[in-house]
Formats: sequence, C-alpha cells, structure tokens
Amino acid sequence: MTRRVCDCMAMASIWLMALLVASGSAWAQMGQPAPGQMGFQGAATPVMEEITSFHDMVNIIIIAITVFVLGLLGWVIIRYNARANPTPSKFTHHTTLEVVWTVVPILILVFIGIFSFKLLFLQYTYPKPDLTVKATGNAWFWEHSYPDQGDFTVTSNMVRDEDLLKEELGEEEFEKKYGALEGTEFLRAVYNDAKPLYAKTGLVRQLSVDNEIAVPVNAVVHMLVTSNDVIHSWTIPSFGSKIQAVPGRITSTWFKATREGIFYGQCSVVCGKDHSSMPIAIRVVKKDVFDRWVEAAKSRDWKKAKSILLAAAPSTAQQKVARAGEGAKR
Ligand SMILES: [Cu+2]
Repeated sequence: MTRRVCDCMAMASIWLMALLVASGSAWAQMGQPAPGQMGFQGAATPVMEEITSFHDMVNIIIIAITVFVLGLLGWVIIRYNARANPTPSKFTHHTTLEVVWTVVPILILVFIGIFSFKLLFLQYTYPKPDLTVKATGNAWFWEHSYPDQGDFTVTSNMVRDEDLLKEELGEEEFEKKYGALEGTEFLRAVYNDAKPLYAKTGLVRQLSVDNEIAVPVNAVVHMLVTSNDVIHSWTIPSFGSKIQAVPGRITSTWFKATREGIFYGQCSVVCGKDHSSMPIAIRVVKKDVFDRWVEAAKSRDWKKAKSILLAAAPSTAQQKVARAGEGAKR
C-alpha cells in the first residue's frame, strides 16, 4: 500500500516538474508578455539566458525538495498513524540523521550560491561598450539620450486608446462621439472601441510608444539611468535589465541584444498615478539601419526615423504600429 502511494507520488512529481520546466518556454514570448504566460519572456541577451537557466535550475531544486518533504509527510501519516503503529518508539536523537539534515541543506545552498555568484558577476562586470544610452524617467514618460551620437534625445509617450481612435476617426469625429463622456465612462467607451484597432494595427496595448528607440544588434550597450522627478525603474524583461532611476543619481546596467526585433519594457516601481503608462520600446536593428536612424534622429526628423526602423522590420503588423503611433503626440 505504502509502496504504491510512493510510486504514484514519484510519477506525479516527475510530471509536475516536466510541466513546470516546459511551461517556462512554452508560453513565453520574445519582447512582450503573452496571454497565459507562466515563465519569463524569451531571452534576447546572454544575461537573460543565464537568468532563465538559473531560474529553471532553482525551480527544479525547489520542486524536488517540496515533493520530498510532501513524501515524508505522507509516509508518516500512513505508516505511523495511531492505528498502523499503536506503540510508538520513544527515541529522541539520531546523530547520523541530524548531521545529514544539517549538512545536505548547506550543500544545496552552496551549490545554488556558486551559480548565483556566477550570474551576479556576469551582470556587474561591464564589457567595453559599443554604445552608451542615457535613460531619464519622467512622470510619466521616458527620454533616451545618445551622448556618443551627437547627444540627441528621443521622447517616448505611450500610445493610448484615444490616440488610436483619433487616428482612425479624425479629431472632429472623435470629439463628436466621445466629447460628452467623462471619467470611467469615457475610459470604458474608448477601451472597447479601440480594442479591434490594436489587432488591426499590431500595436500592443499599454506597451507601444510613439517614438521607439533603437540599438544595433550584438552591440554592448551601457545604460545610464536617472530620473527627473520621482524614483522610476528602467526594465526590459527580455534583456534581463532592471535598474532603479533615482533623481540626482546615475545608476547603470548593460545589455547585448543578440536578436533583432522589438522589445518592450515598463517602469517597474510604482511612481504615481500614470505609472502604468510609461512603457519602453526598443528596436534592435542591424548596424547600418541604426546609423541611418541616428542621422534622422539627430536632425529631429522623427517621421523619417520611424520609417527607417519599420523598413528594417517589414512585417505588415509592425508597419502599422508606427503609422498608428504618429497620432500619439500629446
Ligand atoms: Cu513607475
């Protein structure tokens, strides 16, 4: 009886482990969250790849320990209940067992520590930069400056439901339709009506911005991060980058994006009423595309800058992303 219970538990735990490990990659998406996602977003930098495998390893250890302890509890309940074991033994010490349950957890922690420190050293040992970008948090939008490329600054505002509707209907029609609505009534109406427009344009709600920033693929980027007002946090999940933006201080992180594409992030420390409305959108492109984008951005020709980035990623959905973003100037 006990044997069969143990076998069942072992089988269940193996399935559970396989499911959890698989779920990390199966439901994750590169550059943005996916519905029903369980694990991290797909890794686009070496640091994020290391974070993901470290997480998966620790996850397996945690599940194994939990299943082991659960198994012990089950064994005690079945084998040593009052009916199965009417006369309990009276011993209180078992030296070998006590040494084992002290030493084994220490060894597990040391084992995790080795990989943990390896990851920390990777994150905090800055390779020589190919590019430096300075991010400044504002209530509630991000500015990114490129000091080595002529010190131009890109201001990114989130594309809102009303921006999409204004683009679709025109200012006048928009006013006629929604002008009389207020507060949550207005928000609900524009939310419902803008929903199909996101699918149509390929924009990502709460993540797309009017002006994206760009970095070259396979370039080491040093990020300098600060804030103009309150504490924000500069975060791109697929890059494994997350660093506080503190007013009056410069914090820093680095990343090397090894895949081209669009990568979204958000401010990740509650900073005020529109905290949820300050996403970051980075397009990772080839070096020559990046150079052309820099030239356009330097001359503050944002329309051209946008079209250069889109031409580099010519999917219909993404083309539409930028076109809709044009209407997002606030
Ligand atoms: Cu925030």
